[in-house]
Amino acid sequence: MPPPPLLPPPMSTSPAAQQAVAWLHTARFLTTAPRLEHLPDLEVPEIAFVGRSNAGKSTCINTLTQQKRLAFASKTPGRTQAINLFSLGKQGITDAVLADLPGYGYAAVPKADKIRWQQVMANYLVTRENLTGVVMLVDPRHGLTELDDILLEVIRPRVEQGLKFLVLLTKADKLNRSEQNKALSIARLQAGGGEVKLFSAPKRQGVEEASLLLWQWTHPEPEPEPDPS
Ligand SMILES: Nc1nc2c(ncn2[C@@H]2O[C@H](COP(=O)(O)OP(=O)(O)O)[C@@H](O)[C@H]2O)c(=O)[nH]1
Ligand SMILES: [Mg+2]
Repeated sequence: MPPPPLLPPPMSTSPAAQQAVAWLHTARFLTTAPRLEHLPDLEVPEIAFVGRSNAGKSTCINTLTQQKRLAFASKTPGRTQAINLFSLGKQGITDAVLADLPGYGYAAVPKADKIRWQQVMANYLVTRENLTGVVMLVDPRHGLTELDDILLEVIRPRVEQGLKFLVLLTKADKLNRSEQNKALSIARLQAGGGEVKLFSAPKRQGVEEASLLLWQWTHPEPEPEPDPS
């Protein structure tokens, strides 16, 4: 008989990451809000996904939640001009929500619509009370664009007050190792010290890291009890 294998299984993942991945899989559609005033007031933490049209936002949400069509991966970018909310939580008990914000920067959208949606987005990012974190999807072949920078400026005061922030460089499978490293360092400079990670939907690269981060943002460890001595 051959000896039993001594190597760990190749996909060994931490229990915490496994729990986070399973948690994201509970995502279900909550509501769609064509305007900000249609958004329900929620007590649970909310994580917003933002990014230029075609950056890979829908694909990322579908990959993180392991659901094929939760976020509609549109063939006509720039057409999803509403905020879609998805609930997360086991046993049907919502403990966080994901917000899929309209993509920006699509050239064929009329200018007035663009400006209106930039305002809606800025408004959302500044005023949404339960907003806990923002995930910005960036295609590393283009890097952070002017609109991404504007959005960073909009949320900067909230980030300084504790809003969590992550840049995911999507489509990492299209870059070789050295291009990935270069894209990471450039984006880290542009994101002003914010967290930046690589992500690939087909390779599931970055899925566990991102899942764990979203879990931690929305389930912070309680503050340790003050030492009575
Ligand atoms: N190779 C590759 N293609 C991707 C990845 N993520 C998205 N795409 C493709 O990029 C295009 C835009 O993706 P989509 O999710 O609709 O972008 P959105 O407009 O930001 O929601 C689609 O053709 C996707 O198949 C990825 O990780 N790797
Ligand atoms: Mg989309």
